Amino acid sequence: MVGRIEPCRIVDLTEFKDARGRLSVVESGKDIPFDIKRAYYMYDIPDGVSRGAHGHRRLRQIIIAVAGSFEVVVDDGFDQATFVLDRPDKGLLMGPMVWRDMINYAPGTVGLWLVSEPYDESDYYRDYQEFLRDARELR
Ligand code: T46
Repeated sequence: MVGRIEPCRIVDLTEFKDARGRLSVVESGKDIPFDIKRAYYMYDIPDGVSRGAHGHRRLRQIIIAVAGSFEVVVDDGFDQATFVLDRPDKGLLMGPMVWRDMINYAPGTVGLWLVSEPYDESDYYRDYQEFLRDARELR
C-alpha cells in the first residue's frame, strides 16, 4: 500500500452507457471522498516527457485518463507503486504526502485532474529530500 495518510487506489467511476455512447460521472461525496475545488487537464504532451516530480502537503486528487494512457509512479517515502491509467471510467485517487511522476504518455493523451484545493505553491514539495524527511515522520 502506498499512501500513509490515504492509500492510493484505482476507483471505478459511475458510468451510464446507452445507444448514444458512454458518460462517466465524478461526484464529490459519492465517487470521491473530497469536494472538488479545481480542475485542470493536460494534453499535447510531447513524446518521452515526464511530468510531476513533486508531492503535496494537503492536496487530494483524482486523476483520469480521459483519452489515451499514461502511468503514475507513486512514492510515500517508504514504498513505491505504478498505476496505469488507460480508461476514462476509472480514476486514481491520491491523498497528501505522496511523491508522483507521470510517465509514458501515449500520443493524444488527455489527463484530467480534479483536486481538493485551490492552486497554492506552498502546498508543493519540489525537493525530494525535503519530502522524504517529512514523509518518514509519518511512520
Ligand atoms: C500535479 C500534477 C499532476 C497554475 O497556475 N495553476 C494550476 O492550477 C496548475 C495545476 C498549474 N499552474 C501553473 C504553475 C506552473 O507555472 O502551471 C504551470 C505548470 O504547472 P506544474 O509545473 O505544477 O505542472 P506539473 O505537471 O509538474 O504538475 C501539475 C500540478 O501542478 C500538480 O498539482 O499533481 O500536475
